[in-house]
Amino acid sequence: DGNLGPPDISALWRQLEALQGQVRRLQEAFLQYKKVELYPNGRDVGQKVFKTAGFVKSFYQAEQMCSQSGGQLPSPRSTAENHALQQLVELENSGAAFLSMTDFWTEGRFTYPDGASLVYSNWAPGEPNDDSGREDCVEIISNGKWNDVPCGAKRLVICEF
Ligand code: 293
Ligand code: CA
Ligand code: CA
Repeated sequence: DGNLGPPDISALWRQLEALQGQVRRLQEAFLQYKKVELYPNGRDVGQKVFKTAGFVKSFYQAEQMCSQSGGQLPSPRSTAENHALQQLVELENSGAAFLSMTDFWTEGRFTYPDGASLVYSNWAPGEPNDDSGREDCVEIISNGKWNDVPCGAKRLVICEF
């Protein structure tokens, strides 16, 4: 077995240096692809990436599209995340995009898809108002504010990855 016998320290050093070079080249290539991927329809915030599909769908269709791609509808949990989504809404001139949250289970109590209560919100004044008693989904409009809307409405698709 070639691994037995006295350790060849200088061979280990050469291997370490080769590995360091490989890791550095991978990091550079990853940063390049990140820039390519985020241009122009993506935003990264901390560990999250938001990317818009550039077209509108109903809530159910949008939810399905995101999950089919291994993502989910956006759940902004901070002003930084909300601002990144606002930028994508502004970019597309489509007026508004769907968020993940609904009040399906208890009217007026909005939750994430797993049923947990909101840790952050940015409702427009007077919202959520359950207008006509049929608004259980949430849109983010170009000023970053949230409004509850009918889930059958068509809004810009943005996914969170
Ligand atoms: C009502 C009153 C409006 C409000 C609207 C939205 C609909 O028409 O002021 O903007 O509801 O909440 O989702
Ligand atoms: Ca509602
Ligand atoms: Ca509303």
